[in-house]
Amino acid sequence: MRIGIVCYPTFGGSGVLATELGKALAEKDHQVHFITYQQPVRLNEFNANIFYHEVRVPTYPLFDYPPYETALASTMVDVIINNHLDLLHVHYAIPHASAAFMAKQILLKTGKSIPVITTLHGTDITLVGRDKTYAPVVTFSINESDAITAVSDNLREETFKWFRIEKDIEVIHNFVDVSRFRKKGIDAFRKVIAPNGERILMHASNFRKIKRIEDVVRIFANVVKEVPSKLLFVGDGPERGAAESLSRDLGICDEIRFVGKQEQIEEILAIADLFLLTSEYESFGLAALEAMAAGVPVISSNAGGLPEINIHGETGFLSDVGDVAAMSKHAIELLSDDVMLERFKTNAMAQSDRFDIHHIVPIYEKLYNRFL
Ligand code: GMT
Repeated sequence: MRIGIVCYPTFGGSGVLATELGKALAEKDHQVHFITYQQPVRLNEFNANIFYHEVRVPTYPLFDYPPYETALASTMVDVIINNHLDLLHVHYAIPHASAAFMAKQILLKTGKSIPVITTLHGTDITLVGRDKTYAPVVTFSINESDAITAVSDNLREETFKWFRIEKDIEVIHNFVDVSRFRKKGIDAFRKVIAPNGERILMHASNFRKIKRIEDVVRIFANVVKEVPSKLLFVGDGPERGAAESLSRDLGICDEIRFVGKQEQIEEILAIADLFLLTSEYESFGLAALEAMAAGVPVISSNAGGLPEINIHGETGFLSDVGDVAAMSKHAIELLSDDVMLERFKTNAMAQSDRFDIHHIVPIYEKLYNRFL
């Protein structure tokens, strides 16, 4: 099959998932064409079946806002025609689904029909998409997609709740390549971070408000009083400053490291003991699944799709959003008990196996085949 994949190329979960899907499809001998404005961060290896088409948005003095969606739709048309694509799979509705609709209409005029599959990822529905600035276009373009998928049962429900959707939405859970995350931690690396054998806690995200990273700092402040430990913040984003100044106020900044955006997340997870995800909402929580694949239990909020992956009392613990006290209690309990921690690590790995790439990618292929 010749498949076009449209996504955000950044560290966000939807871009990561789309890139991993493209790479897996290429391994299975499909030809995959990424269409986006920048090389996706996880597209870091050569594969003869992978092509990358950059969307260029020329600037012009008249434009305060360069028209990305128009450039994207035009690039889609060009790539589909010149590479004889069979299908277009767009990740994150805004503006990919509406650009795909436009491309599809243009191609219909030339006698070519291209099926469009839209995968909804989260904030395209629950935060940004719901905003009335975007909602009519989002609703229309989702309904015009030939197939719609959502990354969790929760996101499917949320979509039906907030939009007038006239078609079914299929749930295809996010996945992880577990083999990539089954790494032994590098001792020297662990020693640099935790020289006295402290426990290592970790959070990874794009540090947006929705992630509530100040809760992560507060939980850690409680944990470090009871259990010698260090906290690693992986990623970057708008809330970093607030988290840093809170850690200074709480007198724990020497125990915390902000390591920035990292491509080799599996190397860091390999030395972590506990992953914290305190989000206000997560449609799925791919970062938590990657942690579990690396054998790292998860302390998370119970928002959105998180209960679909993190099993309370088995792979980690779930608490209400903002319940720092409960999350701290669970973290301390787990980190103070070697036997319990080991059991949770094993459970986390077993749970991640259910979402292994080898189970999920064939579901996408089956979906594609319906349209060919
Ligand atoms: O919130 C992010 O980290 C980015 C965002 C995205 O679309 O890039 O993530 C959403 O999609 C991920 C992949 O499907 C999900 O794992 C995240 O839970 C979801 N984020 C939210 O719903 C807030």
